Amino acid sequence: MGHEEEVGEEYLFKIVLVGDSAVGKSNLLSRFARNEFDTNSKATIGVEFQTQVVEIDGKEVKAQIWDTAGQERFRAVTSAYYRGAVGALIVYDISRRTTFDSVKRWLDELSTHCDTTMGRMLVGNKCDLENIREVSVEEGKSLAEAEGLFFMETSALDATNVQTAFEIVIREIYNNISRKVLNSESYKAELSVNRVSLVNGSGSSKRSFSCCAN
Ligand SMILES: Nc1nc2c(ncn2[C@@H]2O[C@H](COP(=O)(O)OP(=O)(O)OP(=O)(O)O)[C@@H](O)[C@H]2O)c(=O)[nH]1
Ligand SMILES: [Mg+2]
Repeated sequence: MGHEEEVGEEYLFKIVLVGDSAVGKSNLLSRFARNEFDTNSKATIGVEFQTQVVEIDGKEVKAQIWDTAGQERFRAVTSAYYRGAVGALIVYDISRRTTFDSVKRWLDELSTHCDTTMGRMLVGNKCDLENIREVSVEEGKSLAEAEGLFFMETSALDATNVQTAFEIVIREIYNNISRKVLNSESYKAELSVNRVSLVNGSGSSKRSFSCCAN
C-alpha cells in the first residue's frame, strides 16, 4: 500500500509549503533551516527541499521541508511534490488579501493529493507589516477553525513564530503516528486474544509514514 522507507528508529517527515507567490514560503524555510532571511529573494522555480533535525520526546525527527513556486508557470509536476507528504504549511501574506482568498484553492489542491489526516497549519506570514495589514488575526483564526487547521501568524523577517510553527506541525505528525502505532498495537492484541495466538516480533522499527500511496 503506502510507500515505506526504512529509516531505523529515526523519523522522517515530508512537509510541504504551499501558498501564492511572494507570501514568503522560501524565506520561512531559510529562516527555519538556516536562520537566514533574504530581502531580495527571487521567485522559486521548480522544487527545493531542506532537511532539519528536531528532537521530540528524546527522538530524532528529520523534517524534510519542500518548497515550490507559488506561480503556476514555475511549478514542477504537482503529484511528485505532494507524494509522501505528512504535513503542510498553507501560507498567505497578511498584507495582501488576495493571498488569503487563495487559501481555499491551496486546501483543495492538498486534499486532492494528500490524506486530510496530515498535519496542517494555516500561516499568516509577514506579521511585521502591521501598518499595512489587510487580513485580521481573527479572520485567519476563524478560517483555520472552519477548516480544522492549526493557525499562527509569523514573520520570516524578524523570526516571530517561525520555529514554533514548524515545530507544532512536526509534533502533530508525530502524535498522529504515535496514535496509529498505538492503535495497531491494540489491534494486534485483539487479534491475539481472538485467535489465542501471539502476533509478535513483527519488526516495529520502521517508522516512516506517508499519506500519498503511489
Ligand atoms: N516584511 C516581510 N517580508 C517578507 C517576509 N517573508 C518574506 N518576505 C519578502 O517577501 C518576498 C517574497 O518572499 P519569498 O520567500 O521569495 O516568497 P515565496 O512564497 O517563496 O514566493 P514564490 O517562490 O514565488 O512562490 C521577498 O522580498 C521577501 O524578502 C516577512 O515575514 N516579512
Ligand atoms: Mg519561493
